Amino acid sequence: LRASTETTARDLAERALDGAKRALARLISYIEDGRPEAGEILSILYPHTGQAHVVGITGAPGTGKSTLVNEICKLYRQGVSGCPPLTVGVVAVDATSPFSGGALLGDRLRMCDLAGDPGVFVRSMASRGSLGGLAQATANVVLALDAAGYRRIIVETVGAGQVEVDIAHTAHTTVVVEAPGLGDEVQAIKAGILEIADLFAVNKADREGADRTAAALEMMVNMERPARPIFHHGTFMATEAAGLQGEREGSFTWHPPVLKTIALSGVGVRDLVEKIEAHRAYLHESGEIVRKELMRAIAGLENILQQNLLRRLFASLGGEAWWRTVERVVQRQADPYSAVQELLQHIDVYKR
Ligand SMILES: Nc1nc2c(ncn2[C@@H]2O[C@H](COP(=O)(O)OP(=O)(O)OP(=O)(O)O)[C@@H](O)[C@H]2O)c(=O)[nH]1
Ligand SMILES: [Mg+2]
Repeated sequence: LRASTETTARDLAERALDGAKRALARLISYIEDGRPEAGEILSILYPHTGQAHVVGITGAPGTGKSTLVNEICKLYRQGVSGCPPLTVGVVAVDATSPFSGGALLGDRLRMCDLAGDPGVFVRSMASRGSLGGLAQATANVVLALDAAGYRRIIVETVGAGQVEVDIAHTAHTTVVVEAPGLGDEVQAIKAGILEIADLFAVNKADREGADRTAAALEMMVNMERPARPIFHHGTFMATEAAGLQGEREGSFTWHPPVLKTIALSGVGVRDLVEKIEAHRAYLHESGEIVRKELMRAIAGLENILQQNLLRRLFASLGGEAWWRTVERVVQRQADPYSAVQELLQHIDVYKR
């Protein structure tokens, strides 16, 4: 029975491209699980990508990110700041807990008023395997949603670690969510997440201390990070692709705005969405989008290259030789650098 009903990767990808949500959901599972079909699926999908604007929403646990995402979705579905209603894909990434069933279920419940909307697709992802793997899997899921035609893709990540920074590199616009009462120190300072923030949302503005948090962030944005360096396009890019007008080159800067929101009642969220759209317009008008796309492509290629080279090395090396090398390094018979030079001799770069 299984063989006769088994759908090929191509069927699945084509149905997802046609907008079938169940096909898309299955396809994403294939990608998440790293099934052998994943490569073929991604090859089919890739030519259909490049239309979506990817928004990262990151911040400490419990700051109200999911509630905010829910409200942002609703506004996109209604149409905001001169945009017609847009389809939205949501990816909730939980890198913090390997046992996140409960938290993810909570996310699903909170986002349930969007579940019946055919123009919204919500997906939760839990940490499996290595962290680099999670960022890559998330990038692939974003790619699938992009190919399936979702015009805005929101990626929610919890925390402020390396995973968030990695995932932010796959987003076009990153919103860092803060909340009052997390201690006087703003979370972003410690985490070094400041560099990746295009926008700050001080959520729970109905609570005491929101003004103080907003003021602290404003000060930080103004003092420690003046206007972001302007992107001067290099030799590699086509100016038409960036929508860049030569004479206006160099006249664009982006200063991360700090906005207060009350996600629970939707206060300030329209302004937030309008700022996200303003950032999107800025990226395209300044040509910065080209650099972003370049960085995304490089990150993806490097990651896949690394995985492939390692897999090939181990395949041609065999476990025994590997452990002999490890043993020699432990015994100080070889230093790690020379050992790697020897190991590299085993990679046959031409073989599949
Ligand atoms: N007072 C107040 N509470 C809020 C606001 N926004 C969200 N909350 C509440 O804060 C709690 C956490 O909200 P979530 O949206 O789950 O926060 P989160 O950042 O997604 O949480 P994690 O994904 O677990 O990190 C919930 O009880 C929300 O109802 C707000 O603007 N004001
Ligand atoms: Mg959440």
